Amino acid sequence: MGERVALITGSGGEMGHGVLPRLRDQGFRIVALDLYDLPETLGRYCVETVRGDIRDEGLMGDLVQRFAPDCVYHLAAMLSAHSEADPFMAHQVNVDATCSLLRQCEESARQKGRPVRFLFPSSIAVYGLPDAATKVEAGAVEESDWNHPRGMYGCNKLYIELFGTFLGRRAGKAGEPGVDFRSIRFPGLISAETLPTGGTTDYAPEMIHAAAQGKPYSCFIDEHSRLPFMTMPDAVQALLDLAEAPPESLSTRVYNIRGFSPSPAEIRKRVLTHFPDAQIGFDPVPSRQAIVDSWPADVDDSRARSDWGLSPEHDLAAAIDDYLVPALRKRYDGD
Ligand code: NAD
Ligand code: AKB
Repeated sequence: MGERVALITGSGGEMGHGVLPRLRDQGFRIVALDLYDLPETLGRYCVETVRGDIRDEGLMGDLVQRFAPDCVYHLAAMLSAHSEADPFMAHQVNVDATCSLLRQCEESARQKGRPVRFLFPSSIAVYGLPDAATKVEAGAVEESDWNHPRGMYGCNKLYIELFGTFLGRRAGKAGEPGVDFRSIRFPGLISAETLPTGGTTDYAPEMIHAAAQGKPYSCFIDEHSRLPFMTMPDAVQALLDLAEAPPESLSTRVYNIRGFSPSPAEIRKRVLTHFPDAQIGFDPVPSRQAIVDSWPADVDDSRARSDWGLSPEHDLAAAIDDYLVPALRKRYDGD
């Protein structure tokens, strides 16, 4: 068997920075697409880099036909804050373009006679709790709980979870090769390499990066509001582990995962142990707080642990002490 081919959309984003080198290490030939030119540091892992829009059906169809990918990591998306600001555009990017890519992958699978593994990063945004009190009471939610998203981004992600799962099940029933759909509901992700844009959980990485640069930071979320988080290396490992899991080990096609579940005050406290002069204040923005109040304080990840061995390395202390602070000191101070 020759080298496997992976098509990665949104390859220049935060997750792409972690996924590309790891897939190349696994021997994949990588075809990468993003709205923006890929930095050379990532381009060198690829056999082809394309600057383009996933909404361009002709372009995407041509890539799928030419490269017949064995797997697709569909990372391109508009994240929550941007999606709430422009829900029609969010629907085009997060739903219409994704459905079209799923159809093209299904056609390719049938032509080649082998399934296309489709990795879809979903989000804790698919949950919709009615208010902050219910959120505290609910604690760690299971995959099937509270699937009533209040924001457009969550609606988009939930629909694709359902549609992708449907396509996979339909192919299985027909005994035909199709889309082998697999999805993770990621919590907020924190990377030392990149800073996020357009998300709701951005306050955590922004706070830590600001402290490392000696810049003051005002958190747009109440200091006691809890959300699940994870480091980017743990998130990338989880995605690669799910991608390689044998189909018979999967009891569902959509998995919760998490690393730790801190409040902003707890993140601040840990950051201050390394940067005691950091100026971190709180000035909650009601529209953003409303989104956080509707997302769960924590998620139950037991299915991912038992089905494919989820085992994140970092809790909050390890994330900050062992991963973020050393990398950020190097990045900002050249230590
Ligand atoms: P990101 O915003 O850093 O990266 C997304 C990339 O997609 C960007 O490089 C962007 O240029 C590209 N993109 C956006 N619209 C596009 C379009 N129309 N055509 C082509 N490319 C387009 O986000 P990320 O953190 O790398 O997220 C990757 C995936 O993980 C997304 O689907 C996101 O919803 C999901 N996710 C991320 C987080 C997180 O905290 N980062 C949490 C949960 C889920
Ligand atoms: C966002 O806040 O939009 C993302 C996510 C949790 O999906 N970080």
